[in-house]
Amino acid sequence: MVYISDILARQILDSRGNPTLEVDVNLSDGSLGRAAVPSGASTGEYEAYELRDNNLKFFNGKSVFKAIENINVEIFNTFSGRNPFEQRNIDHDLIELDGTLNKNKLGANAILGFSMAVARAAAKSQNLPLWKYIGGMRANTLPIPMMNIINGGAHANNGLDFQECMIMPIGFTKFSDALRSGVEIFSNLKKLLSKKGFSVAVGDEGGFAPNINNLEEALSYITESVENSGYKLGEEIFISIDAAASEFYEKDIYTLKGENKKYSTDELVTFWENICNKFPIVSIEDPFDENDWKGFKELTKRIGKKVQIVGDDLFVTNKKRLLKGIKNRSANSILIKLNQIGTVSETLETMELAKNSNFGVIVSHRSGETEDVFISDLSVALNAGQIKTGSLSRSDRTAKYNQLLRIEETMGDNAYYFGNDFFNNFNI
Ligand code: 2PG
Ligand code: MG
Repeated sequence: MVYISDILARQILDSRGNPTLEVDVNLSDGSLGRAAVPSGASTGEYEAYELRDNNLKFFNGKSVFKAIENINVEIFNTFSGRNPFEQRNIDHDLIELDGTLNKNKLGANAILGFSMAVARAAAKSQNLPLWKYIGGMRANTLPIPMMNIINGGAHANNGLDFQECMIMPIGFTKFSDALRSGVEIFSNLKKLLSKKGFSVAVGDEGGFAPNINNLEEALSYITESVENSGYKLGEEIFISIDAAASEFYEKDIYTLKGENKKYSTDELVTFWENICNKFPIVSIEDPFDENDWKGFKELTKRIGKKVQIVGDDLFVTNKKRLLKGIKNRSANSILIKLNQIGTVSETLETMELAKNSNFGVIVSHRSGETEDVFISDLSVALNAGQIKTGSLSRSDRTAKYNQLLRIEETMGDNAYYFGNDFFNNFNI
């Protein structure tokens, strides 16, 4: 029997230059699985716990040596000798070993790094690509990318209140063609912004962060660059937004500094309705605060038949929170981030629940990423249909797209692009 023969964690750097951890899992047959853990900036209050050393002498308190020690000692002692093909059991036992609700004893970063590396090692041992190991022969769908080309909120230091303005190339039949359109639009947006005298330096997720303070202005530049690239907005290219509204919510009020407005939940519902009438927006993530279930519910009721209302901080990839959303009809889609919940198995369960409930499923990166492309494989494995992995620059972002190009090539004629089906599936 093949078993886990060695486990080794080390500290590496993420795309912001912050420490994170990488785990090697070695199997008795010589297979190596390696995985690295990402990290968010606009983190939800209900996310699993990211263990950092908080020792200001090193790495501004951000080192993860304690989490690494938890892997190299406690996790090693418990899991060496185990069968790597029992992902579900291993993840279950990791949760038990930690013993807390939020994984704050071992750290969700420690637990996830090991969980992902086990999956990779097992795939290697079976000589399968990760997407095929996880998804089997049913995995055939290449996701629509949500490409974050204008940044604001906590990811930029401009005046834009909303975190991400994204394009979605839906009207294509192949992932690689869809990706090409994004690249062309991104480069035309660069030209347009420089012509207008804006900076074209890129932010954490590789998108531009021009010094503007108004959502309509941002969307009008996107509209113009789509047209300049020869594509049709509302037919081939659509718009998607991540408001990350928990970041500007306090005491029942949404304060939009850039827009110079203060909104109640009801007024913000109207704001979203209006902007969806002006632009072909098909997806809004976190349009309300993570505790404002009422806002999510009302907006879903009003526009949820034609627009994805996506819970990120709302659901934090947590099955219990998702169940509440399904029951209450708050939102109709979920953002999936492995490190919000902390194991591969829990992530898969949440994705399955969402799919079975007719929710839209978007696999997502974090703003602090590494070269690890696990999420590309994950999106294909479960036929999620959508992936959010930043803009068309910076290797930590393009690495994910490049992996999807490889997967598309490997699949050949069996590859199916979700753009063909996005609107058919929209019966939520
Ligand atoms: C988000 C993510 C990724 P962060 O809010 O969706 O774009 O940002 O990783 O900073 O939470
Ligand atoms: Mg988000």
